[in-house]
Amino acid sequence: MRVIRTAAAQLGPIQRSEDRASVIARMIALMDAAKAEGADFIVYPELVLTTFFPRWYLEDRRDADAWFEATMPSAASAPLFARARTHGMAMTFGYAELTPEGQHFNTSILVDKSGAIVGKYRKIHLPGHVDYDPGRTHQHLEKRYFEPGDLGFPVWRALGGILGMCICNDRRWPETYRVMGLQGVEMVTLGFNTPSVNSQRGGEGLEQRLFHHRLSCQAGAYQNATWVVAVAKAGDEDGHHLTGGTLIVDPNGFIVAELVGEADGIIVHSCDLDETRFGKETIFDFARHRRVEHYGRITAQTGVVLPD
Ligand code: CDV
Repeated sequence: MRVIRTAAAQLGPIQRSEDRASVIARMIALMDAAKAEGADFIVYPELVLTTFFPRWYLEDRRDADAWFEATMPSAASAPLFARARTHGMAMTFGYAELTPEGQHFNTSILVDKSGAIVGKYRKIHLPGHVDYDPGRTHQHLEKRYFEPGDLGFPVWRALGGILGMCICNDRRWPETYRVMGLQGVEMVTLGFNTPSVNSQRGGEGLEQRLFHHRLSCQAGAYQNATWVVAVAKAGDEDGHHLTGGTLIVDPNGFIVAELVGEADGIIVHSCDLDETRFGKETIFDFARHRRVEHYGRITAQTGVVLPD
């Protein structure tokens, strides 16, 4: 057995007025709770240090830099790193990254038990739009504030296994998991901020959103024989509601733990990476069964090409 005792640490809403010190204190409280349940790895949501700011349109996009981190650990997050070291706890969390070259990414890092950053992923599938859109019930300006990630979908040898990361909308794309699956990934972690109503179709509400969320995570896990740990930032942020749905999916596609509610909280599960073996060696033994000669379109074209 190769067990990672994993805590999925959901954050309830973070209002625009809440400062980073307060958020970090909440994250530390969740880490302490995870430690009390014997966890050695804690997974936090996407853009966890602030409110989900892409809902706010700022005419001068440079004003959004207040929501970005120019260094990591930052002064505000240093206490979280310190507590993780004290507990001997590995962690992953998402934040808005401003690089020394002035690039902006929606980023997630993997931190080992010594507090060292051993992995970085930058969100590739950015949903939403660039400019203010009066036709939507709420804005989703990720394409305004971030560039698409430039690091691909790497995996890392960590915690005795092979770990990968993606972020929120990435979980809806089978390519995300498959690129990591082709590197033998055994656990994919992801954080998300999912508005509970579709801004362009009001009839698509919470239940449908949770259905698609679970469907995506379960399919990705099953089809690549990997654990998937998906963690929400949930609840009502300044009048904008985000779904919960923090969950852990086993390599057979079954949800083995799901958090109830939209407040700060954890679920903990002992994820045995050896459970990935059966799927990887049988129905999803890629080396034996994949037929790449027929997959060219996947990378050769982006949009749909209709038949004549
Ligand atoms: N933060 C996100 O990427 N949210 C998207 C919404 C816009 C659909 C998601 O896929 O959950």
